[in-house]
Amino acid sequence: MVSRQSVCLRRLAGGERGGIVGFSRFLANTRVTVDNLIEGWGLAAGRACAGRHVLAIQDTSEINFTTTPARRRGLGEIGKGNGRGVLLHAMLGVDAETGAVLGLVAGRIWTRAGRVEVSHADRPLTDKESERWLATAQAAKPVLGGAAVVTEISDRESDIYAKWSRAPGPGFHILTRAWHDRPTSGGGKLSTAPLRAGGEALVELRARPGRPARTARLSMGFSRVEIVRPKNTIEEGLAETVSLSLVVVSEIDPPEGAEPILWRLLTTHCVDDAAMAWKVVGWYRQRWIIEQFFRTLKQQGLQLEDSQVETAERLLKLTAIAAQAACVIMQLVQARDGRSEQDAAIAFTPAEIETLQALGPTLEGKTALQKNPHPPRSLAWAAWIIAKLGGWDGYPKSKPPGPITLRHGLQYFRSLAHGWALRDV
Ligand SMILES: [Mn+2]
Repeated sequence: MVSRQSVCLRRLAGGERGGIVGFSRFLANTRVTVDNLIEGWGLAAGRACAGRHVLAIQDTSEINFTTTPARRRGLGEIGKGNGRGVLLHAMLGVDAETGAVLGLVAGRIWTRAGRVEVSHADRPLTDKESERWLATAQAAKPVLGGAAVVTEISDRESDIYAKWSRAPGPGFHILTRAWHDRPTSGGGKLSTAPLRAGGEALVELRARPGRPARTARLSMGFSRVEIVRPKNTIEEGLAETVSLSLVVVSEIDPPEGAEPILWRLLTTHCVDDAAMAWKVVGWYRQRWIIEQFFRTLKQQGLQLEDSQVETAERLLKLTAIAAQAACVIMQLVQARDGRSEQDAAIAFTPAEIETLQALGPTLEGKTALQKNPHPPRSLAWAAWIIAKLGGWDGYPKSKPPGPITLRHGLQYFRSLAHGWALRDV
């Protein structure tokens, strides 16, 4: 999928009928399960994460497949019941220092069987979809056993008391944006907790639907809080209180009509000074990487939502494979900036690397500015070559190549690599 930039079975199989049948059989094989495909994600990620401080960022995305009443493909409802598709919950490992994508760590892929009739508060966590936040954090622990430190990062939906009580462990931290204005020991609430002033900073906010990019002036405060177990919980064995650091970021003078930034971040990290509090804010902002990952999967790279695969079970497996492919495309996009120091071997076969090596000099210009600046056989070196093949002019001052340029480059490279391999025949 990475090299063909497609999840369409016909294109994946190179248009040869044998290949299409082969890949269909793979998806149909009952010994190939979604669970073991997801387990496979962690194998590479575990190695890449060893010895580092890993941000383990988790989030859920809905993948909408076109259906008609006559052709539901066995898919359940998504969104507010106005579409059909699968849900992908993924945890991405990211290097806390460099922001480099290290791999997919854990997750879950499912389609809904029907509507749930029992009200939310009367069901234990194990019966709720929200259980995925805690279960994925727990699944990450053995995978990331070799990491120096892990910080799990998730958005407001994941502010679940059971997770605060059960997920943290030695070297395994939690950083989640608060949804609830939780009561704290001593009778206060998160919103009224006295804060130590942490200063101000100008921060670039990325564009998102309904919000253009802007520079925001943010003021920050932090403190230590003890959140209290909810009175109405039916979960057993939860700690009465959990001691956490609170970092509050609010916007000064937001532009007219814009919703001012207000983030209440809770973390198990010890926050003793403003420098550490800003670090926590920086880690939380890396959450956008998983949103970028979902965009790559759905639109920019693989166009998963266009897949014609017919049954839900096979679409779940296809999603698991496509997620891994989207992760590699992101690694290439990052490598083009020389941001990661990863080896080309994580994305290319030895024969492909040989082809890259042969192609490289033909794409370089005469001046130093037009030479590949990256160490040979690094992923950054490979991404530079692929981007040039995709039409990028290669000047350091030019706009860096995006996922679509890299996708074109990969398509072209793939056919060249095929020809290069044939020369030996
Ligand atoms: Mn989310």
